[in-house]
Formats: sequence, structure tokens, C-alpha cells
Amino acid sequence: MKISAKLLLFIFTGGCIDALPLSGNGTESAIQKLERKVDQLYTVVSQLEMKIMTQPVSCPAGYTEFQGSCYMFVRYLMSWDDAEKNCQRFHGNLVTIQSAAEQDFLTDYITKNGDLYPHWGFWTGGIDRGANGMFRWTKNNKLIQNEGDFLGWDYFDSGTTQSNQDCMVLWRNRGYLWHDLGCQDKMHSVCEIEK
Ligand SMILES: [Ca+2]
Repeated sequence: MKISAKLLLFIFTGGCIDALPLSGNGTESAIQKLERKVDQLYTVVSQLEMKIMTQPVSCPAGYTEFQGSCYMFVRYLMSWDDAEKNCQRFHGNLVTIQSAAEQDFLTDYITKNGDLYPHWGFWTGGIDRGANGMFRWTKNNKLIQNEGDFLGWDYFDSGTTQSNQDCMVLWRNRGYLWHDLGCQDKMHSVCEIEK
């Protein structure tokens, strides 16, 4: 009996405990050793979990990281619907722009890489189809005019309520501020995988 119990503990500990006293106080000591080993393993697992959680975001191929989100700038010209389908194929949606910093990142990236994107407009995820002037983000259907929302509209353009212009574009000639446009027009686009 004593030999098989020892063998069992040897197997459980992966051979870490060489000689196990198996009676009286000695048996308690072997169990305590095992408990310590388990505690050590829990510590190692927690440290590994922490390491994984604090790793910087790594974006899929074709995407660029900014503040934890991933962005893909699409050169091929498509209608708004095709552009959104294309983003979904790559696990994202057309971009939601929630801060001045995000707007600046997009503008800077497009400006720096202008040679790759000769067209004057980029589709975003803003759309007001069926509710004129009430733009929402396609990713989560969230209304864009809630209190505190960042708004990047070009207020010199009065066209945001035209009924045939339902899709939001970043317009180069207006510093990439937001404009509404007919959704069938063919534009570059920006996909985003949000953090
Ligand atoms: Ca965003």
C-alpha cells in the first residue's frame, strides 16, 4: 500500500518530489509540498494572464493600429454598401469616428499616403438611410448626435439633410471633414476593428 501511494504522488508531481515520507507528520509534509507546488503554479498562470492582457494590440494583416483600434484604408473604389461588406469580410466595419484624435489620425494617415489614394473621398460608417439627417454608425446603430459625441461635419456645407445623400464621406477638398453623399458613388473607404 505504501509503495503504490508513493508512486501515485510521484506521478501527480511529475517526479518533483523525490522521496515522500508517507506516515505520521511526514505525510502532512508531502501534502503541504503539493499545496505549495499548486500555489506556485497558480502564481505562474496569473503572471502569464497578466502578460497576455497587457500585450499591445496586434492588428490583422492590412490593418494599422491607433489607440487600440485597427484601421484598414481601402484603395479600391466601391459604393458604400460594397465598402461595408468588404470591411465585414475582413472582420471590421466602416469606421466609427468618436474623437478629434481619431479624426486627426485618419486625416494624417490619408494625407501622408496620398499617392496610394488618388480619389477625393473615403466612406465612413455614418449613414442616415430612412431617417433623413439622423446619422448613425453602422457598426452599432448608435445615433451620432448624442450629447458629448465628437462631430466632424463640415458646417460650411448645408447638405447634411438632403434626402438622396445618405452616406458619410471624408472629403479631401474640405480637409477630410464629414459630408453626406449618394451611397452609390464609388469611393475609397476606411474599415475599423474597434477595441
Ligand atoms: Ca472608432
